[in-house]
Amino acid sequence: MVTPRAYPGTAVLEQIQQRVLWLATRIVDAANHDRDTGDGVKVGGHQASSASLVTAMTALYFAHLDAPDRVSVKPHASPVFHAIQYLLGNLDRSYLPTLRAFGGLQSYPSRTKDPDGVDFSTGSVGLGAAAPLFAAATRRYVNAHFGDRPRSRYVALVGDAELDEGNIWEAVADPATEGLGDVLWIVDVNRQSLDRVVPGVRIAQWEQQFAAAGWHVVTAKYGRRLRSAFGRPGGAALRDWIDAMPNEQYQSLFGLPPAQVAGRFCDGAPGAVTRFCAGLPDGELAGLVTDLAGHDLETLLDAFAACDAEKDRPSVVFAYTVKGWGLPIAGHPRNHSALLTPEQVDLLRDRSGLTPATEWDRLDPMTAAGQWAAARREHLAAAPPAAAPPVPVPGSSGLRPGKHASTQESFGRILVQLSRLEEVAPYLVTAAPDVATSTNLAGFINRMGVFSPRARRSWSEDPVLKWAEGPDGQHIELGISEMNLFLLLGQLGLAGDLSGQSLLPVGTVYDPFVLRGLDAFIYSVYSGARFIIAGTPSGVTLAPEGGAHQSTITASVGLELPNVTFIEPAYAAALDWLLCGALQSVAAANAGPAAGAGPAAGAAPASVPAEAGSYYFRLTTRGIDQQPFQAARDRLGDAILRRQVLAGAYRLVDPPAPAAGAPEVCLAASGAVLPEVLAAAAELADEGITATVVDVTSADRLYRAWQRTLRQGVRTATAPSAPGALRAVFPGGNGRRVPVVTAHDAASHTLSWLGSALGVPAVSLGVDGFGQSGAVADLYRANDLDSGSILNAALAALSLL
Ligand SMILES: Cc1ncc(C[n+]2csc(CCOP(=O)(O)OP(=O)(O)O)c2C)c(N)n1
Ligand SMILES: [Mg+2]
Repeated sequence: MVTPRAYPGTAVLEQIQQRVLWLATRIVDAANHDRDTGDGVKVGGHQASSASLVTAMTALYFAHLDAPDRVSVKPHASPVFHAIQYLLGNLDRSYLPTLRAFGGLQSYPSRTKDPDGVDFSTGSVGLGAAAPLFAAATRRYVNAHFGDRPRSRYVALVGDAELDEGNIWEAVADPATEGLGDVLWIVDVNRQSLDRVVPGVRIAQWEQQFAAAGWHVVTAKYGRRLRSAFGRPGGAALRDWIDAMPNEQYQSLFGLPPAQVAGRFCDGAPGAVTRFCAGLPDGELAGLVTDLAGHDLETLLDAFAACDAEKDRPSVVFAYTVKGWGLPIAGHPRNHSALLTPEQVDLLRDRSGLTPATEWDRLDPMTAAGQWAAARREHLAAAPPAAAPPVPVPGSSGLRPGKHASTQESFGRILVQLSRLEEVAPYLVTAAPDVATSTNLAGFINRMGVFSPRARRSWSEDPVLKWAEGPDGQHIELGISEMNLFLLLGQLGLAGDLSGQSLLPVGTVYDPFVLRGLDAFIYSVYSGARFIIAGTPSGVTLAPEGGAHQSTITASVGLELPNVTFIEPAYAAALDWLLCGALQSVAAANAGPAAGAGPAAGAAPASVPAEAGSYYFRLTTRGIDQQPFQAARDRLGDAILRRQVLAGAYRLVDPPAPAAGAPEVCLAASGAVLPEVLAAAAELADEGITATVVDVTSADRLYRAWQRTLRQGVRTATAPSAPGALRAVFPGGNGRRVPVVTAHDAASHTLSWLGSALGVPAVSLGVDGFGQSGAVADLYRANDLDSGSILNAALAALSLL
């Protein structure tokens, strides 16, 4: 381990940071001035936001971090990260002029798209700060269950205005993130956001909020020159004046010519301060009053070391910095997206001791700085993640559904079944934001317990729910924060990568509140995490609960989210196959590429569609008769039915094709409304209309199959054919055009594309307004999801033929 002083003197680090500043600035400059994009759209990039973190990041990477440490870099400092990786030899020179180019360096650090080992993606401010907290919580879980891993410190470099984001405080306040001594947040206190100067009172308030949440708070405000000035006569008054001065006034000093600084600084100051300033040599005041600790390497390294000593609570350093430090745009109120002019870049190059011929060079290996960079490269080289075979999840949990079941209750029972399998159980970990029992996780929790770093005595004598808390527990209970749920699932889903132990994470949330955590959901899957989320209960089927708890657009969100497969089964046995299939896919992916030893390693069983990403199950508490599924099973046999269920659709009712010209319709539906659809099919049959009922188990997989064939056609300029999943299941063909009615307890739009896919008229029924309280029958009637309306929709569809 590197001790804080194990670097070859501040002068060497200062040389390195000047080169980091140069490269970060030039990377943005090249993106904007060296490349012709041909479209006139501004490229952008953030030279000022980058500059304010140059010192802190130089200190981290060139003196503080060890190989197992993980760092989250605030979005707008990505050029600094890439400059450092380049100097460490982890990024090829050819990438340097490619910021924001297609296939080049990403605008904001990306785990999945950048080439140089980003630990945490960032971009949506606030999320990148919180992610390392949940990564540390994940490591604590992994250590408790699988043995201690080499210590990692989890560092987040956070913009000060990021602290406006509510998710930050949700993460800080959650009991699941308490006591994480390996966490260090470094707040880049440049007192500027995108639009304005941040009022000073906010910073004081934030510090108190961290302290109240049990964090260790360090304020790194003054550089060494200022601190020594405070010790001189009049110094105490100087300090009080700087502390009392509004940030707006302080910030306005940066852009002034040195001769005007004293006048502005002393405007309103007490006599002692004016006298102190008058005693300084000309021009010295400007450098002195802007000497902030966030640009003082030694002060920062001392602060980091003090945080390391805190083993039982997270730390935060408020590092006072200058936005645009070292650049002509320093401190300017509108510098957020300001770019240096080519002339200013030339001056900076000169000042950095470089020429156009050497400007992209690494540090000269013959210099102390170059040698130190090489030593740090070696020190930070990470061992490749350990190979592990995927967890052998079976294709079915062995669930035996009763005659009547809801998907939510079956989901809970499937997890209990899986928790009995000793080769699967250790890897399962569930999480919920205070809705574990109301989403049917109680059975799993009773068997596996609730995770807590220390055993806690239980005072409950409830026979239904045993809430045993201790380090063996496999359910992580969160406060009511869906943001935290998705951030935690994201980090549990990356545990193979970040903690050397892959897991099978399963979360539950009331379906409408998926939207409450949506940005974190997107963040986690975009970061490459793999997990399972069950949104339950869903839709207006949650009838008496009313509109605030009923979800309508979540199915569309699930279908459209990249790297997420949306699944909405109606029957328990189908859910069992689909959930086990999803877990198999997560297990295979989470085992990672390093597991490529055997043929099975890193690949899902052939029966599972090859999918990158996570799974979203939309479930319901409505119990329905399971017999129709059993009938389909008897008719098709397990092998075919399972394949179709996994592919996204199967025929629940399969009447013989009618005589030529006789009316025929297809009723396609997902989830809780299938009983109404079956009733409508029976009524249609009574009227002499043949109705095939298709249960759409995954609109997402069907849609993707359709799109794949279409896009294939587009890219190869050939006529696309109907994809197998549609051809095999939906009636039609042989000259028969069979119109389709879709029914879904979700926005009608979610399934409406089936008409286009099948090339037939479609009438789509669903919930296109906000919900309200009532009985299921009331709400289905109000939304045209009752059997009579479905029948009428079939007649309407036939009339459109
Ligand atoms: C969720 C979200 N909202 C808005 C933005 C747009 N945005 C990018 S940076 C920024 C201001 C950030 O200020 P700060 O965190 O202080 O960063 P710095 O001063 O270092 O640039 C804003 C509003 C964003 N990236 N993410
Ligand atoms: Mg800021």
